[in-house]
Amino acid sequence: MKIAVIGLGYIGLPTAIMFANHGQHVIGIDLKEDAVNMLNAGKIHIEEPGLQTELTKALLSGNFKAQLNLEESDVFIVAVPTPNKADAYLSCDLTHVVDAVSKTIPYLEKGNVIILESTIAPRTTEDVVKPMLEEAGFIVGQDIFLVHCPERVLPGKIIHELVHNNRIIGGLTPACIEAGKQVYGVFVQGELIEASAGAAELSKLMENTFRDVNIALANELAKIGDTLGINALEVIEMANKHPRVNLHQPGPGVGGHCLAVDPYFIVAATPSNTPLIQQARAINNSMPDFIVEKVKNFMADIDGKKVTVFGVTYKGDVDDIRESPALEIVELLEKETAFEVSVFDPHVKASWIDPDLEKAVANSDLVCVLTDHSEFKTVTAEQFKGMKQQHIFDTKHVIPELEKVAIYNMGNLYEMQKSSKKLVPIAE
Ligand code: SAJ
Repeated sequence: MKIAVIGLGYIGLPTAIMFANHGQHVIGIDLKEDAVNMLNAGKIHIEEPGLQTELTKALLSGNFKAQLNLEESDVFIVAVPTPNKADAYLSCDLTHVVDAVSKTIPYLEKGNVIILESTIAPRTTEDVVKPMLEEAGFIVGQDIFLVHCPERVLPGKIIHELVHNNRIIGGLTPACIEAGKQVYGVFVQGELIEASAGAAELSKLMENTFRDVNIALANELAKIGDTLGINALEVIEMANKHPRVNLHQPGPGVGGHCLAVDPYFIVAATPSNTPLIQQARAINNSMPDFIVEKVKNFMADIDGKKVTVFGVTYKGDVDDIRESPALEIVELLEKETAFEVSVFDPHVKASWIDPDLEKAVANSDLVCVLTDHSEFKTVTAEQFKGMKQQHIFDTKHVIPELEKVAIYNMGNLYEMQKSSKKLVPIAE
């Protein structure tokens, strides 16, 4: 099979390489010349464990090549970004998807398969993409097979999950589903779940919405615990011992290109039916402000001048800062306070990030941990000796106990309120 993968990002690149390493002839298409050159020179342009080794293997086998322009193929896989539009409900911006599908049209031949992997608003496959192919003179399900197969892999574990996760094959007709199954059957060991394109689209969106709503509940619990003086993290640990309860973890907010984006695609499709989803988004979006408020009050109490942020990526052990609440917090601290702000993140290289932990915390009054990188789990008291005052606000609950360092987290937030706010017994 000859497979063209359009979009060599976090999903397209691992997918392309995976097909190549399972004996398929793959061309990877990307608009970015730098990325294409880097890949052909043997270097990955994103951070993902195991991906570099897989690329080296794919290039050595001669099965993978990156290029700027499309050419004839048997299968076209669209894995381009679908951000939010800047409209009232932040609907799904299909510009890149429509552009990618348009580019396949001159190369399409009867029998070809088009697979949409990008996350898309419900009904896009049927209402937007199918008409494009029909206009070009093809009968979908007969001449061309159109399928939506949403990716469901977790950044940081992509290589393993691509192979082992179940895969939804959402076809417009039974023949489309069959064609999709043949493609993914090449390497997927999980179940190939047959679905309509619409159900596939909505399932993908609801999976991330489920997580977003649950994280909002955990964040709400952290605020409840803060006000009532009850440790929310203890509550979560305990409640989760119930066989049917799985409370998620509170934190500085929800980031990334999935959870903070996808729920809006459902909201925009049917605003009046989605009050819960909208409220969950609002709660998660409120977290950066909430954290900054806590930091401000605490710094006022301890007469602090310098804050050091640990971790700016949207989650641990990745280099991805898209939609990162940590970034928003850094910006708020810089804009709204007079504190000196330093940033340490071992996964991100930038002029405003200090690559050295000790230097970043030197003379600091508070370290604010916003990402759960593995490196933070093994820090030692020694590394914080250069701080002016040894306080850590660990919003991700990853820092181990450290001698002489006061640690606050999303469970004991109320302990940070030394003078600014005292708990008042309910009865009063
Ligand atoms: N987070 C919390 N509390 C939690 C769990 C996560 O605050 O209990 C935060 C993280 O810190 C991060 C955000 O949520 O800011 C999202 O992280 P994540 O690890 O939950 O998800 P993503 O965005 O990396 O990947 C998700 C996955 N979806 C689900 O687990 C339902 C992945 O399987 C999808 O493929 C991916 O979205 C996607 O591309 O849609």
